[in-house]
Amino acid sequence: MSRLVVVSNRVGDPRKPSAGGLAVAVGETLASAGGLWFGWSGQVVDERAPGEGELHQQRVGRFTLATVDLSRQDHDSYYLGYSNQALWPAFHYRLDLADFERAHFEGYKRVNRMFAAKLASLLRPDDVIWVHDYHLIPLAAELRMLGCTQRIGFFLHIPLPPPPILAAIPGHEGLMRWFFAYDVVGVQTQMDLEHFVRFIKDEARARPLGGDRYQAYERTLCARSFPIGIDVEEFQHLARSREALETYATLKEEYAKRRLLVGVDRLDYSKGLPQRFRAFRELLANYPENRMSATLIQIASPTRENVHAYEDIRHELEGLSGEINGNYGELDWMPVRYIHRTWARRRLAGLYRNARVALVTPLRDGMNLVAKEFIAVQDAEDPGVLVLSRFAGAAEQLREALLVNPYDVETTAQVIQRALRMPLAERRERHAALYERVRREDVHAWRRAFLAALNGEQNADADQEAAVGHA
Ligand code: ADQ
Repeated sequence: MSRLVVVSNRVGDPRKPSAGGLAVAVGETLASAGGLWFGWSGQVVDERAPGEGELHQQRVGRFTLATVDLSRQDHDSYYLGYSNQALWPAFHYRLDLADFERAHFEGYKRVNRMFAAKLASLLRPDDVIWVHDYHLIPLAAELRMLGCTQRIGFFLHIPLPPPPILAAIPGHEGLMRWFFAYDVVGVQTQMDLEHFVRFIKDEARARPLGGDRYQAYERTLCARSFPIGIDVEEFQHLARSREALETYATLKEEYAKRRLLVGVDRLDYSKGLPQRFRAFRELLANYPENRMSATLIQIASPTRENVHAYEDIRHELEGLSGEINGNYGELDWMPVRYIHRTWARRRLAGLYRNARVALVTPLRDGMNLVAKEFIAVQDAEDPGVLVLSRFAGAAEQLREALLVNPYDVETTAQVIQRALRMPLAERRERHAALYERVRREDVHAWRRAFLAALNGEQNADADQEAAVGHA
């Protein structure tokens, strides 16, 4: 069997309980079959020259973690600059926030070249390489230039916007060439896939070969959607931990007479937090029965990637929560609990289980795993209700949630009211359908599907279509 090589900007130790997401997803395969995980060490070295980085290798059980430090200049241009101030906003449909500074773009290419050189020295001829996310789009092209012929796949965790938005990115032609250095390009949703296919057909004149295969620049790639899931058992296990049970018990006692709504996000403009607070304000204004009762706990963990946009949103949220609490709060009831800190995933599990309603209302999101985590730990006999933005990738799968347009604050408030008043039978029915899907389409199914595609195992449908296409 081929060795799996995973490449992501940040690497994690899958043995740690806080690992979460990707670490859990790839950790299982790496831990059982062995392999290599390569990425940035998280260290920034001030005295190092741009384009240079020291390689560290560490054995973790059966696999190897290989990491590289970044110079200050590389970190600022590749990571803070091009990745987080150009690609992140543009791919979240926010060209207004994107900064396409040339020097950042150069840093992005430089670091990808350096990563490719370090990684190439560790590769074996029959390795299978799985590259993650927008920080590393040029990596395969750089590896190919060094003569690497291994199968390389790419998975994009964030949304892929429609062609007119992609076309506004300076140098987008180069972006297309970079994609075609991969054998498989995976995105989160069918909609993202449609955008990608339209873009490569129009801009790169890609030729459909039938099924999900396309040809351009003398290369063939397979493009498909692979909606990421969670590790349901792992998260349910966390929900039974001491910390989760303590959080659950404390909240249950404190909010015995209230109805809890929760929001859990990284503090980022894509997550729609001000709109969510305004919808909650509308709820209290338009449905007075919720006063002295409905309480929104919003955990917004700090992110440092987008300093200015992040500062703005932080001030806006502080202002809104202060205003709502000032106007509606009583001595013994605070409508908004806004917590600007990272919570351990164990405590989150206890919080989700207490909530009557989860508000997952991003303006745009690749998938959103909070929605799935919430569903996974509900009490099936008395489950909470998921209010989900139609602009989260998760909305393609989680159709039984109450879907909202987060820009429409008034209607969102109406839907929240509906969620709070939903009869038990309907809550159970919706939860059962959602739970079934979150369970079936979990992170292991995601990983298996991607690796099958990367190993060239075609799915039956694609083969069928390909045969028809060539007839
Ligand atoms: P993120 O934008 O980080 O990820 P999301 O999927 O919502 O978003 O969360 C990932 C993990 O972070 C979840 O396990 C969640 O519990 C945790 N998390 C979020 N907020 C937290 C908080 N305040 N405190 C503690 N933990 C928190 C990107 C894309 C998403 C996509 C994922 C996976 O932006 O759209 O779903 O990758 O592909």
